[in-house]
Amino acid sequence: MAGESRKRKVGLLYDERMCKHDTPDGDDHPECPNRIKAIWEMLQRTGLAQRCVVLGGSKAEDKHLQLVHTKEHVNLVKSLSTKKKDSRRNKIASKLDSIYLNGGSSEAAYLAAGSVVEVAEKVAEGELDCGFAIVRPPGHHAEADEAMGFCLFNNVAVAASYLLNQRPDLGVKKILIVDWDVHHGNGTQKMFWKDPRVLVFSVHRHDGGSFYPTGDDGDYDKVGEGAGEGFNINVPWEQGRRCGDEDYIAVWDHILIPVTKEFNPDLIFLSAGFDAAIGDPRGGCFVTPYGYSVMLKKVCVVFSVLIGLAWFFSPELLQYVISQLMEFAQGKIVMALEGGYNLGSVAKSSLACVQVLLEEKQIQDSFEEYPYESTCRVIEAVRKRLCAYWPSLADELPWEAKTPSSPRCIREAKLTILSIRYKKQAESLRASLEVALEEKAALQTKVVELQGEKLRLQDKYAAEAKEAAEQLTQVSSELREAKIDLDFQRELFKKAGEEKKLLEGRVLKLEAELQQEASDKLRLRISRDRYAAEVKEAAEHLAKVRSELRDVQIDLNLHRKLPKKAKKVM
Ligand code: Q9C
Ligand code: ZN
Repeated sequence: MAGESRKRKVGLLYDERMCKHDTPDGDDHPECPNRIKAIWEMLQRTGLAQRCVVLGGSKAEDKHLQLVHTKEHVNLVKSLSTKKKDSRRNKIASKLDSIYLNGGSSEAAYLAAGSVVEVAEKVAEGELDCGFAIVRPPGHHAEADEAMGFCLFNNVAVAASYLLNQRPDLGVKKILIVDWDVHHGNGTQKMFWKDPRVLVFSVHRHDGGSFYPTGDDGDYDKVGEGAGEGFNINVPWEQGRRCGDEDYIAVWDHILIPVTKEFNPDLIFLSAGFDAAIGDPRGGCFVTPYGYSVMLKKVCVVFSVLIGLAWFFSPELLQYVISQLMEFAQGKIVMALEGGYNLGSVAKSSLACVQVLLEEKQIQDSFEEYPYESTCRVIEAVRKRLCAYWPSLADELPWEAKTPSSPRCIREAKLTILSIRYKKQAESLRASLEVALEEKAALQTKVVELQGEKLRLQDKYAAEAKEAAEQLTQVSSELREAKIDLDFQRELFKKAGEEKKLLEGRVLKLEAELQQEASDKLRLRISRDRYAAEVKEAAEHLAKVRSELRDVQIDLNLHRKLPKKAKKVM
């Protein structure tokens, strides 16, 4: 519906595993794991992450990495995880320019590249309107066959090449890469040097070729070659210039935006380093979070020349056209983190950008000051060098871009305030350093004292320990003896029990025997008595029988005598 714009689907990719890439010995390094943590925490704390589609990382495929890197380079990075020895990795790293490696480097590098591919694919498919891949290690310095400048794989180049060469079905035929990292994107430049499908734009400190990566690759006369001639644009800041919002916006207004209108890309990658941010320890520039949000907004909004026409009619119409363009899956933007070494600046700048992606920020594009004169010179030189390829650059510059000057009082004031703040910080640091040093000295004497005490105590404890050990042996031998005693007594007790049982058995047996004997005796007495009676009776009977016998004998004798007598008589 007109006016009522659909809610933008903004992808946010964060994966903790990319924190595993770190210095091998835990030494401090500006390209540290906390960079992406700080961004992620800021986006969560402010509730912005909750309004986005949050994605986890995924590892790049070798064949996709090989779209822009040599096989050898891919294999080298892959082998880092299997070469378990730190010394081996340190040796490899020492041969490279500004590279450290540890056991987590390989996985993180694969994740960083794969994650940009993942977000780019989703944006190209229309599943997301735009997205921000919060990745590390960064990528834009990595060349086809070489890691350098804290970069292992060229994450953005891999993703751009993937869309163009592997996914023609998604209809992405022209890609713009905007690189606002404070360093020149040398790797990206080389990878698409002859490729007219990819317009590479980089604005960076050049300092006459003395700023990293040194040399003249980043100069404005490097415009590409062959079919790619005119499709490489460098905006090199001059020596010692502390560029800020106004300088960057002037470059946007007079170079990047007109060229983008002409090129009319299907998708835009943003190599979003935040080391040109105010407060960055290496960049020395002055871009504010607001400046970044304006730069991003301008890039988002410029997908069609229609906008220019609408602007001609009315600002309201412009707003309407913008919302419509956003609505119809235009403004396909894929942001990928590159450098940026002040955690606070990086987090705040990222926050401002995500607010723009979510369309939750009003942008007025008004600045307090004008660009540096040197900025205007650079802009004119770039326009002159490239106007043959991009006719809109041949137009006369508006007067305010040609006559910048005016005192840079606010910028200078900011600088002064910043330097005063730093001086104060340094002073307070020095003061606390002195206190700390005193404390250190005191602590050192204390340490010496404690060491003496420690030695004394060690002796004392050693003697005590010896004594205790002796006591222990004694106690244990006593214990052993006691145990033997106990065993003996237990044995005795057992034997006594057995004997008791034996005796009890014997007693029972004896009792039984006695009882038997008693009863036998009783039986005997009874039978003896009866016997005696019988004997007596028998004796009596015998006596009777005997007397009877005698009588009989007498009778017999008598009888015997009778016949004789009778005979005699007869
Ligand atoms: N003397 C990115 O911002 N500086 N890389 C090395 C050697 C390297 C920066 C200084 C700076 C690399 C992604
Ligand atoms: Zn950088």
